Amino acid sequence: MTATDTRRTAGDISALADFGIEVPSWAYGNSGTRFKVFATAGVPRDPYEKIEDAAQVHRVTGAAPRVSLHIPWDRVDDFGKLAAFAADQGVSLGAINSNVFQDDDYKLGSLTNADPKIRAKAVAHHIECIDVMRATGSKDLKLWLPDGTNYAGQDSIRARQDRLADSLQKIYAELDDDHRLLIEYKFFEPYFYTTDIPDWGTSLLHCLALGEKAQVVLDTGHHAPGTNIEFIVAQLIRQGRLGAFDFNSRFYADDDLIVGSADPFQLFRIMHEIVRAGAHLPDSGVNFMLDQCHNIEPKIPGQIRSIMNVQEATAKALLVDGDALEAAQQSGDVLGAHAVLMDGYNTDVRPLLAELRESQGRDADPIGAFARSGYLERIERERVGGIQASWGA
Ligand code: AOS
Ligand code: ZN
Ligand code: ZN
Repeated sequence: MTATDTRRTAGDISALADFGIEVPSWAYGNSGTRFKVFATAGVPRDPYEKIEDAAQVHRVTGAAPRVSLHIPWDRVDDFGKLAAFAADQGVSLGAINSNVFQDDDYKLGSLTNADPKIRAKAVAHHIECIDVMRATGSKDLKLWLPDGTNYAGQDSIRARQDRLADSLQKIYAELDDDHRLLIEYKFFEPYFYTTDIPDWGTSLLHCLALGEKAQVVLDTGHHAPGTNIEFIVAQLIRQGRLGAFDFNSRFYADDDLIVGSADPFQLFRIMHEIVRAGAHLPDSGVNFMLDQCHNIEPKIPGQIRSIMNVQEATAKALLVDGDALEAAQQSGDVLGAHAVLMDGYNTDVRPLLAELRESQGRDADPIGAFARSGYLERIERERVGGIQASWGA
């Protein structure tokens, strides 16, 4: 520990006071794998109850002000009413996620399908999502495209890209001026030979062709093992096209585990790139979201822990001495530069975060505060017959 470390105060991480992380509605329902969906007592029975749960995460952290919705999972008759309900709960509705992965028509593709009628149906679904955005006040339409092929020769790789470009243009044309189309990539799954948007390069090329309202979503779980994700972050920031994160952790593939649990150092390295570029500031345009499922752990505390993990990584990144780092980098001091970075990482930021929370009038311990609130016991008592959130049989 250096002499500077001893002088660190909550003031050094004050930028975190305005740093919000969006939570996914699907994190609160029952979930599992294709082998088994586990039932949890008290899970939400409708989108309103998902929002109530999400609001608890914001209540104790002060850092989860928005909830992403998923259509059709969160379809309701009156989205304006849902938005008003969210506001009453102290949160707002965030990105609207489309779904083109649960319909028989899409077996051979949705926006890329060789059949123009099926492509039109997939485009129409996104236009429905844009209407939902108008009702909820959401600004981001988020597209994760599951399309791909399983066998060499099954379809033309180039023709699929052409069809995709055409479908995306039709969707983009429907956006309002203050809307964005966020395009996610994922290297494989549910198809295993080609994926139509497998990587950031493909996503970025489509975004560049569409226009400035199209931006890339980086899901931390969607890369091949060993990929240097912070490099991608830096590159997308340079291009002004890093629209959003889907945070989660992975050991093997798209594991959707709690962010920062598998590799906290990687999360720190990512947040370091973010902080150096000022992309953590509220007007940066980067939407920091969680995309996780809590299969075996309690869901609301799982979300609270996730928010805290992102805050801890960001706090460490904020503590990196930028001037000292730059001086060492400029002078070619390899070990010196690395040491400055590691100083930030090796600082225990938990006391500073506790101090920051207390200065905001919150409990220093969000997990404890939630446990003491009695909310979990109440929903376990009151809610009977909760719904499945997302993946699983
Ligand atoms: C799927 O693998 C993606 O990570 C998604 O972002 C997906 O759209 C999300 O889990 C909700 O559908
Ligand atoms: Zn995702
Ligand atoms: Zn995923």
